[in-house]
Amino acid sequence: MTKPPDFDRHPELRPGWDRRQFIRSAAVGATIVAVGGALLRVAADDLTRSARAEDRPDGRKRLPPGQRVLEFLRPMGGQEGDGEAKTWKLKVHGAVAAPFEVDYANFLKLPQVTRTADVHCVTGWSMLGGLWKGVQIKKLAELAKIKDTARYVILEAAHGFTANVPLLEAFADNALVTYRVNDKPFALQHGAPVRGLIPDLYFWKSAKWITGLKFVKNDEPGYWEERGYHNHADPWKQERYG
Ligand SMILES: Nc1nc2c(c(=O)[nH]1)N[C@H]1C(S)=C(S)[C@@H](COP(=O)(O)O)O[C@H]1N2
Ligand SMILES: [Mo]
Repeated sequence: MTKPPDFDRHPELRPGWDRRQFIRSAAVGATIVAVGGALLRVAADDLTRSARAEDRPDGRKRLPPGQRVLEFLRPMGGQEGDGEAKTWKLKVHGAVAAPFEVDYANFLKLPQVTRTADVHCVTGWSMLGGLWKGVQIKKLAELAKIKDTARYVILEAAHGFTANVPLLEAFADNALVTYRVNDKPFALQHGAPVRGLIPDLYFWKSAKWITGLKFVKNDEPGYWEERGYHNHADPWKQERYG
């Protein structure tokens, strides 16, 4: 390994050196990807390999086919909301007997849970083992007195973005309306102040900048579903495109 320069005398050499070390470490096991001009370190391949060897309690593989592990959520874009908790509201409506709207302060007074969840992006990365905090979608449905006729929930978000989810996946124990991951609030690009989380479907169903949950009897394909992505989006069946 090359000897580092004398950084006390030449501090301006530090960034270039760090960058070279970073690229070198990538060459010996980790992978790097360029995203919007920045270099992101992709978890060492052995993280992906060990995840491939694991099974979930429900018998499925920990890592769905065609995925590799990233250590952080990669920002995937989308039309941002204003990110403000002060003005944020969630509307729970549709096929329910007691529709309601709740602001951020009152949302925090609803029963909170913290759940582990893996997320899987259709572009091929997964982030495993995040600790997500929020309110379960099944709890919000119960509070709104969901009707027997409801079969799907439409996650509604800023600027008209929607995602349709069957109640089977939406009522999973770790399907949430969430405002913290690993004890941190979401950055604006990740959906601040509050986003949806549907862990067992591809991550595009997890609407960022969420504004509402609409329970419906008949399915309503959402933003990405209308643009060629699969209507259901099960990562273990590789339901990527429609
Ligand atoms: N409101 C909204 N939510 C969205 C999207 C979007 O465009 N708008 N994109 C989805 C897609 S395609 C993905 S992969 C995830 C990415 O979340 P991240 O940027 O936090 O990684 O958000 C999903 N939620
Ligand atoms: Mo995506």
